[in-house]
Amino acid sequence: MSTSARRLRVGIVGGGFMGRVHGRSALVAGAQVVGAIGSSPERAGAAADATGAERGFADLDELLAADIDVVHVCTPNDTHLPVTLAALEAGKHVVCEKPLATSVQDAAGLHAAALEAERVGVVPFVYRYHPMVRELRTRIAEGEAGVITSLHGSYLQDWLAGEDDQNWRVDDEAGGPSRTFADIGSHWCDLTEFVTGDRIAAISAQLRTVRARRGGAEVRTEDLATAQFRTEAGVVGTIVVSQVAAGRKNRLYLEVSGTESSFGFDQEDPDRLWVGRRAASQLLTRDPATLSPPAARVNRLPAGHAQGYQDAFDSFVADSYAAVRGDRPDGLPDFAAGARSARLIDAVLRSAAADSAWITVENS
Ligand code: SOE
Repeated sequence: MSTSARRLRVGIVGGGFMGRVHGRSALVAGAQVVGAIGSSPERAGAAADATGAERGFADLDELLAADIDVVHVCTPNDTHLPVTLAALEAGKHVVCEKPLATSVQDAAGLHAAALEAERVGVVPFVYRYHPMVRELRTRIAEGEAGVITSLHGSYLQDWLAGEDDQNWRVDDEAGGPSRTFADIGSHWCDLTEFVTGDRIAAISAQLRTVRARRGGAEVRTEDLATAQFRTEAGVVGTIVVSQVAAGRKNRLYLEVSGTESSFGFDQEDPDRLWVGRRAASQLLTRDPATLSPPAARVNRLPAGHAQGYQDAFDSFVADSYAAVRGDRPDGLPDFAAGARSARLIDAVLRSAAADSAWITVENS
């Protein structure tokens, strides 16, 4: 039976926090979560429990041999390349966690491989799926900002603030050469380019590792990054990203300043959008009665019923499965977005290594 007619069958690689989130969204989208694998055959049962899968599989070969349409890759970053390539070669569609790969070459290679295999490849830049983000994007496209003058904001977390806080992302082998910028700066840049339709053309960055040793081991990835940039349209901007900012949990904030209107979006308060004007600024709420059609398309609940991270993820996965069935949903972040993100991460690393020199971002 073709994928357009039958209930999609999916497999999940990885049973950590992200595997759990993907599993829930897959079930909400009506898929059958056929199986999951963990970091070892012994972890198969735990991975199945975490993701809501029907059963655990011992390893990737066994999972890929099963009758599944889509593979969700939710493992440490250094495994994204081999797991995704194997899944594409086995004819599966792939939802791969970000960063898509740990180098520009590998991310571009995965994008090319998905195109060649004629499979859907998507990356969960899920903040695109907050209705108020779509509202912001629509209003900018309609010219409500006037001339966009600057783009600024931050993405702050504190879960790695302690000197012994550990995670595989800290390790440059498992996580890749950039940690904080690749993990969360990537989201901020994707969101900014998504809502403005403009792209970062050049960037000057600095990195700082505050916790130079964790658990006795040397740390080679950054705890925080700051950058200034300019876009193809000539807009200037700044960003601060940190995983050592006490009190901030997952606070992505983006402000778009314009001559007619400015906009502020806070991922921890995603049902609201600040619209600033010289007179009569407004705090818009996610009320389906007033949302623009693109925002209403990703809305999930009636007014007054708070929506959040998992809802955005649910909408992303629903769109990903629609793409597998042959649709082309607007704003779906595909492997091109993953490869684009890898170029930005690479530019940040190169700039920081060259004493914050301006680096032109390769915009293919
Ligand atoms: C951890 O920093 C993390 O889970 C990221 O990997 C996600 O992409 C982000 O959405 C929340 O924080």
